Amino acid sequence: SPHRLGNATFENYVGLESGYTEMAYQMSAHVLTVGYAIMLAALIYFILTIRQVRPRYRMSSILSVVVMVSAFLLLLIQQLNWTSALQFDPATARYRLAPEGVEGIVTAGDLFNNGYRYLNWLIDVPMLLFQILFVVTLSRSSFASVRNQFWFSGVAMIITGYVGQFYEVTRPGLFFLWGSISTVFFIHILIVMRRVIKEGVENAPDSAKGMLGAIWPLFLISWMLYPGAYLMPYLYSFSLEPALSESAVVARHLTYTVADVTSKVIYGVLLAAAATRMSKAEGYDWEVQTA
Ligand code: RET
Repeated sequence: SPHRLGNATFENYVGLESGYTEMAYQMSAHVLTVGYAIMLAALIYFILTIRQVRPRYRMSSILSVVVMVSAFLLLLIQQLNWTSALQFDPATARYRLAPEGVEGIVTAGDLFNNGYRYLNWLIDVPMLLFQILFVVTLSRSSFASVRNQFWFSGVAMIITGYVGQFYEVTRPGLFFLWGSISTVFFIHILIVMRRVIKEGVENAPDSAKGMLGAIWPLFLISWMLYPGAYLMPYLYSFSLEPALSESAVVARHLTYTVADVTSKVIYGVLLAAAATRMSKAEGYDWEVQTA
């Protein structure tokens, strides 16, 4: 029966019904592992490069460090959740939620859920949005107003999406309703961010304009991957029934990891690179500031 797992996400329904092949299970585990390993590596990078920018820009690197620590922990937990929710079943050569058979549904432990991600975004999304405000110079917009808009819409986007993801299998109507409400806040964030980057490029020295300008397409594409991951069971079925397919599950893990690396790590590297060029244009040369 299709609703035995209640509000569980589609990864669990696949684990209960067809189970995962070795390839799909391991690719998911590996993609999740690469995700947290990159966060730890990037954490070291942001710490070691902080002196390349003037003190006034260092808050950007500090916020990258905060984001790396919280993302590292979350992605580690997410990976452990994946490997502990499923168990290998030699009878079928599949990783299953309930290897003893679906009758009583005796699962190995917690079901799998992406909810840790959403709650991690509650920290990371406001931090990533504030981060750029410490690098750009705003001329027309006010810092406090932009900060409040980012904070409000960031949090509202995540909470509404968090509620919606519980309904992805059982109540598609509610899933799409909450997803649409979340998208309204997302569009607001995009509008404000576009303005921030435009003003930032206008006020930046020539040597930093290209680097800052590149942040807009990176931001747009990487942030759009998250709603793509949310919709994955429906992008695969292309209908109002979620696709209970392991390919869609692997695609969701992969999308999340690519999104995490681009929206957090590459974004932070670009901001730090822009700040390095701005520092240089302002007469700060970190190579001669040793001692
Ligand atoms: C949700 C729900 C469906 C609709 C939309 C969403 C947008 C999520 C975004 C998340 C960004 C997260 C980041 C995390 C970095 O740590 C909530 C999936 C629009 C844009 C950047």
